[in-house]
Amino acid sequence: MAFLKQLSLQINYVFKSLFFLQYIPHAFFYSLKRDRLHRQYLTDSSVNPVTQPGKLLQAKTIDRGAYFYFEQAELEISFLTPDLVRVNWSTDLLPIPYAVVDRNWETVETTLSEMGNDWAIASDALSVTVGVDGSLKFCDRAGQILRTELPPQRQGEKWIHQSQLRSEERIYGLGERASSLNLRAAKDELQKPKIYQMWNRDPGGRYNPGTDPIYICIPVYLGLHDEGSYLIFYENSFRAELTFADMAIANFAGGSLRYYITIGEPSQLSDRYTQLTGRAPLPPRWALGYHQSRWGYRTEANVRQEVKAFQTYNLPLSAVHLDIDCQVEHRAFTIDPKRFPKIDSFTQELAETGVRLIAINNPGIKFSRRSNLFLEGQVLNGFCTYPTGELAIASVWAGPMAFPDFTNPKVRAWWSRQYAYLLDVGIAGFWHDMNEPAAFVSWGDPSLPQVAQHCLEGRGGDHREAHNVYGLLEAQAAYESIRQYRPQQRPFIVSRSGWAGLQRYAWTWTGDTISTWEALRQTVATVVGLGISGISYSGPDIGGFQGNPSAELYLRWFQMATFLMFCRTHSSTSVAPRTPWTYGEPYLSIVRSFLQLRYRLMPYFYTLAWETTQKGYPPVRPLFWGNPSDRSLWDVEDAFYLGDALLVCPIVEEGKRSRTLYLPKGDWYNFWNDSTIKGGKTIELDSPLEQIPLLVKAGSILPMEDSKQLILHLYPPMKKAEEREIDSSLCAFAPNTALRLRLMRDQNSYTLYTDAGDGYGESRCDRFYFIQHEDSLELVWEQQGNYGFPYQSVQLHVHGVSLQQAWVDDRETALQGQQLQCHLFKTVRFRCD
Ligand code: NBV
Repeated sequence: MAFLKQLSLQINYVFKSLFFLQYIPHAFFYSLKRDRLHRQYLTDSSVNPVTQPGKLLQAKTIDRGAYFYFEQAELEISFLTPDLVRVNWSTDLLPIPYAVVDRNWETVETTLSEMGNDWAIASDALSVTVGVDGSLKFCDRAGQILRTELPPQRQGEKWIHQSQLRSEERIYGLGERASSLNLRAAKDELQKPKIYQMWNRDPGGRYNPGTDPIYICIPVYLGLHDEGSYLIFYENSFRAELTFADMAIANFAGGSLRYYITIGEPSQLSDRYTQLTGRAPLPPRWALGYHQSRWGYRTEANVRQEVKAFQTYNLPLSAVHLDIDCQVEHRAFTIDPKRFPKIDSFTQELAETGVRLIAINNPGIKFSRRSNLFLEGQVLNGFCTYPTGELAIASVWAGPMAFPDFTNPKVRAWWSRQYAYLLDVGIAGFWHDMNEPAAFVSWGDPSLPQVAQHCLEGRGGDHREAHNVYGLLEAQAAYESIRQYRPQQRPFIVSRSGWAGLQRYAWTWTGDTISTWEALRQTVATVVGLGISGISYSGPDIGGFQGNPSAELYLRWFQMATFLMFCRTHSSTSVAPRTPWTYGEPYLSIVRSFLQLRYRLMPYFYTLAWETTQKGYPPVRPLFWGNPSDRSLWDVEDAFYLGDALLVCPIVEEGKRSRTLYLPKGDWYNFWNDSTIKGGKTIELDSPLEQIPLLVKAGSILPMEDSKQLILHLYPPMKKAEEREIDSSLCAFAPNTALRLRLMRDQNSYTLYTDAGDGYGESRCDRFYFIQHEDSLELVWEQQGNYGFPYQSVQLHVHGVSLQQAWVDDRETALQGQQLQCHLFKTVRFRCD
């Protein structure tokens, strides 16, 4: 049997490989042409002399900051908030604001002062010292130097920007990276500091840890050292290279040297960066459930059968993704009516069982006069061209393709209209693939030539500037389309490529990872790095895209992805079908229990999604998030926080049944058995096949749901005796509940967000506060918002202390062990041991 299965896989593989052969001739000639165009039109900046700003001559105050005149440059420093500055070195080419959102920043008071040959411009939170040679120093209120920059260098169109790194300094971000979480730690094959490329790239069907670049490059990074942390975002979409050795060196091929710097703790940095580039809107609640996908669901019957199996195996499911094999000859915006004959009733049938259909779309348009889309795009003058004016044509799945120029607003509007009929037939969301944009090549860069021409909002420019924003602008067009054509429902878009600001429109997945243990480990750093770069929603193909994971690898991958915002199994057409039941028992039952846990945790996930809309915090966070001064946490890249309450420790090695972790300071509960653990040290945690270590921070309230019941898991703080005395004395001095509440509310509180789960209607926030007394525990509930409380009952489940008696709004109520059943209340008091 196993032999036959193996044989059929081999045959399938050979068949699929033969299919790829058809693209070879075009890919070959396209690669030749691209190189020829580069030789003909690309100029080499390095033949130009390097210039620096020269001597600082004069400074003057301007609204929000100051202007500095150098011998050979001008510099504008503007404070958008007291802790966020925009630095703009004189340039002829201002960036098009694709990344930054238009907002009215409040006025900021600044003072300009002369200090010998230098000048300083400061708010009450941040000061920037401008050296006589154009070097810049960024200091916090206490005068700590957070970042020191050298004078920028210009060479032809190129910018070279350097800053000194402290020896202990760590660097995180740069969008989506298959690298170490601390980007500074990675080395190339020659053991030299790795050079990170800023050029979105399809690594071609598979990638390994270490591959660079991949699909989403964002010139944003967070620097963390002993004096504090800062974040820098370069508003420059040109091709660039960044390295982090003794210096951080950013080398941009063109564009302007305009960047933003903000200082503060990591959470403040995320808040500010997403104020600047926008925050992820609330997704529909179903999107936080489980998604099943495969390159290989060719027919309605295939999908129906898969969905049925989820029911049979009692596995929750929220969405199925249709890959390019649902299309007519792989063409954009098509679903083959022969193979999906009743798509509108089919989407309805699935929706009744709570399952949504997501359709893939690639940006290329079949280069053929028999394609209406091609003709329309041509009439619009809406495709990218070569400098000769001829259409830029490269092969992708449907053969030779023309590429819509999303930097043209008319093209975005035209593209937006194409989603309408798929929305009409009930497609719930869209999956944007190949939008780096990817092209089939025989060698070299698998994309459009750098000299391809773009509209760039009418100002004109080439692919060197437009490439990295291509996927972002496609996502914008799709998002606006869904908002317009289906205004009552929230958009759901997953985009493989993107740039700064992608979070405003789309989620992402980590692309074509190989199915190895190393790739599983890599996923954690990649997802956390994306979060630091503003992208709140991401997740991997569970089990990896390319390859056949062992049962154990699939399971461990699943257990980890249970706690990521995007949870989807997906795999390549050339590998064995992969579902939660593929590996039989005991794997199926374990996967089921994790899936069920994810769905029970839905109020927690959904509240994190809401928190992202308010503060821009990534739901999946690095371990240094709340303790940035603890150096031991700076390099942890195989564990993550999901929100503030949960610490997830995936198992990323074969056969491992326990693992170590440097646990952040504080007190923790083991989620699985309620045992308590002290942080601030390295610990060993059990991880039988059925579990991965999951820790709950003491003081947390973890909301779960079970049909119509809300279950609040209370994990009381483990206080030292002296602290408890302080608490009770606070209560004695302030017996009045309102005052007591004010004193306690910031300590252990949780806000639960609820609404209808989709649309733009009413919402509510339920705030819960713990108050801990000597021998009792009080839980206070404050309600806000007009959306009705959606649960029929509430269960309180107290961990860590033994309950003796309970009072709901002063009425004694029976306990069931550690649990209490109730409904809406103001205060619940527990007497505990
Ligand atoms: O559309 C096919 C695949 C898709 O399944 C995968 O998720 C994408 O990342 N797609 C890439 C194109 C082909 C890859 C070889």
